[in-house]
Amino acid sequence: DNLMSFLAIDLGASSGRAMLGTIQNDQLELKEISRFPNPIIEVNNRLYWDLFYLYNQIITSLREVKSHRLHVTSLGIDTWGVDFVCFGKDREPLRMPYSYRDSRTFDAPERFFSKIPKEEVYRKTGIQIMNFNTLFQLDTLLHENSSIYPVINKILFMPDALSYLLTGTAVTEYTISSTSQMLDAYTQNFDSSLLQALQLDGNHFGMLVYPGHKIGNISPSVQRLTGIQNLSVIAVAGHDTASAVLATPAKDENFAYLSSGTWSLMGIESETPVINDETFRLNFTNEGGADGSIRLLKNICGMWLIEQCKKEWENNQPVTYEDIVAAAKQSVPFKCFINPDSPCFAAPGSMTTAIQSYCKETNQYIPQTMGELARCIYESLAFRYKQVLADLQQLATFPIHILHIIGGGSQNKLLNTFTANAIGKPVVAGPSEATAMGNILLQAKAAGIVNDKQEIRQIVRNSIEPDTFEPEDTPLWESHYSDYLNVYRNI
Ligand code: LFR
Repeated sequence: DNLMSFLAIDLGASSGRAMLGTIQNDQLELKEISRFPNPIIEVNNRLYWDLFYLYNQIITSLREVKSHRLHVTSLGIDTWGVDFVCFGKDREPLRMPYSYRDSRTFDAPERFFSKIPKEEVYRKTGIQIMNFNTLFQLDTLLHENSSIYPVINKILFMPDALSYLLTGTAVTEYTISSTSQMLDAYTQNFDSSLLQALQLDGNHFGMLVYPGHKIGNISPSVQRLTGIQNLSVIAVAGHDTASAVLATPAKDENFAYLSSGTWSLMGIESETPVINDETFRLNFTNEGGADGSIRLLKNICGMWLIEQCKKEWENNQPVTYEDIVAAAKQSVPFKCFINPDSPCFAAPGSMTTAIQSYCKETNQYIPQTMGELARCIYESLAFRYKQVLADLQQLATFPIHILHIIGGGSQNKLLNTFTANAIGKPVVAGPSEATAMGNILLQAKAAGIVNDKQEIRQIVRNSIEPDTFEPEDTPLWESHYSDYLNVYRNI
């Protein structure tokens, strides 16, 4: 009777899923309850998320659980970072949340730094400067005299906002709030000078809680809608990347991770924040980890590049990721490169055109076919991983022996091979559902059936068979690295 099940709601910036996790004999078995797209919705040039659609996906998933007579002990929600929902005094959401891809924050950091200098913001928060961080999104609302700003009662980050809709209790969970660039990296509380600059105070947020905190039971309304009476909602590591990193099947400390989805998040774990001139210059972030450790990492534009191209290729005929990878494999290697993190790829009207223009402007071969474009993306990503890994090794106090690739992107064997070749170190790929696993295992910890990170990672190792990619052809990749670097330095 040592069998317990938990429901993970894992919402990425492109798609979401509900996964049922059952733990038995130190193994975690996953069952997919539902999977659905999470589209960005454009209205009058502004980009939004559909909060109620996401809420309804959770309700539908719970109904599904109920209809299969599955018993779940608790539910936990993780999502992409930085975005938030504002609620009024009447506890109702004040308009749909903006998506972080919205262009209105593109100039926001510079404007904010006239109030508090860039170095100071970084020294306090340790968070990499990205225009869409919550700090800059809120400052933009203030700056444009948004009609909702004066009537905001609570600002809840996406996972906390959805938990609020389910329970009626407002919390601010540590890992997701760390992405805001509003927390003091050392005290893990909101920094009062940053809040002041936004004309806000601590009361505008929920109670600060750490992963594992029980938020509450589902509300009477949710009970009626789902037919489920008793279901605890647990604050897991609300930031998807934090949940994923927790479920890395690492055996020791000598590893770097690459959480591969819409974004590629590459980093290492650290006991304490690493905030110095070097991390400032390299723009590395210190996000909160599920177990209180720090995720020292960097955002790299990841599968977003392929996802956006795929939409265009699908206009004529159905296209799968297998098709794309197969076409890339058949294309000529090392023809042209991009800097995946160039701002021109953040939210282009057409990704294929953006890549072609980039190659034209840098005097390179202009990729035409699906295979050429995909090859250019995959090779450029592999080189970008090599570049960031070298910076990480500079910052790390230990030698990095292997790279753990986790998340949906870890299923791409071609990219795993490219990456191992480029970095000259073994790549260990999997689990692809690391985020859902981390989410579930934190709920298991809250339920008292798992003790710590070591045990969590042992369970992950017991439950999956990761794929290892040994580096080959590294001298060949090395010989093309300078071509990539020249392009990278250009734009
Ligand atoms: C990945 C992720 C990244 C965050 C980005 C935007 O899904 O959470 O960690 O920087 O989305 O929120």
